[in-house]
Amino acid sequence: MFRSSVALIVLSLVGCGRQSASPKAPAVDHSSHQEHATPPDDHAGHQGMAGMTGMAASAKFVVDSGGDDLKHGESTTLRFHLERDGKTLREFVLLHERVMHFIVVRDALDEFQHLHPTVADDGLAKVEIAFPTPGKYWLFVDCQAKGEGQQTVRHEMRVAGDSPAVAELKANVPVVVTEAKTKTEVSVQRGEGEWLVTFAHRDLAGKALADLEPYLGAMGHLVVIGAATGEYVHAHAETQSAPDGRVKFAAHIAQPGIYKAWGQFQRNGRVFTVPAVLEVD
Ligand SMILES: [Cu+2]
Repeated sequence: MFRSSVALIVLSLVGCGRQSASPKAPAVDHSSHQEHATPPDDHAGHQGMAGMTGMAASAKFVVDSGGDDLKHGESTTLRFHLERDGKTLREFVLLHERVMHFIVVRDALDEFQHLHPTVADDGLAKVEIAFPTPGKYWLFVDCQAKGEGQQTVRHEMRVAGDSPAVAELKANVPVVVTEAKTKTEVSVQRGEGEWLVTFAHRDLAGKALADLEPYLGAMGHLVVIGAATGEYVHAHAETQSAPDGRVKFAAHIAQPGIYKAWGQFQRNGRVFTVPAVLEVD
């Protein structure tokens, strides 16, 4: 069901910025839509690569230890590094306050984790990770090695055992997702060459939230992954504040289909994740 060749092509593109949106818009979008988070020069640099197939192939993900005999429900220390042309990438520019953002999903898109590995001076990265259920997992590392553009490096891992059956994903937006302390209405709208995904947060009594806090340098982070294609998009909130509890993202989704989306936000020092399923055409 998953066409890995498509995903690999998609992931070899690195894109940035709204202006790059087009039918050939880059599918990997760890761009910032906030002015402060990515220096303008840097931003401009990515524009040049956007949409150019074959440019900016992502680095290679190499597992050093902790990747074998994975058992579900047990935590493992995964050690890995990123390599280009046989050389370990050692230095990374901070992106949204971290050297690496590490997204882990099961291929059925029913599991989602957003972790932050540490990276030593020699480029060796380390992350503590637990896989809740057996099955195939996709790992996505968003980073920017010094001297390179932002990139998403992808890797797959298998956790032994019978994968639990999961119902086929069906689009459910607009939808209200109730968390422990919030009710969030998720909606999606077609923009110009992009999809606008809005999360309107309220408290359980229905009052718009006025106390969202920045999470890793943005009012929200959005990860969107294609159910059939594995296409991966990471976008950041359009605005620096959200006094009315509404957080909007522009996601450059290249291929039609069903996508699982996870919005992440912070309130009272606690990060919460709001899932939804979108269909784009
Ligand atoms: Cu992150």
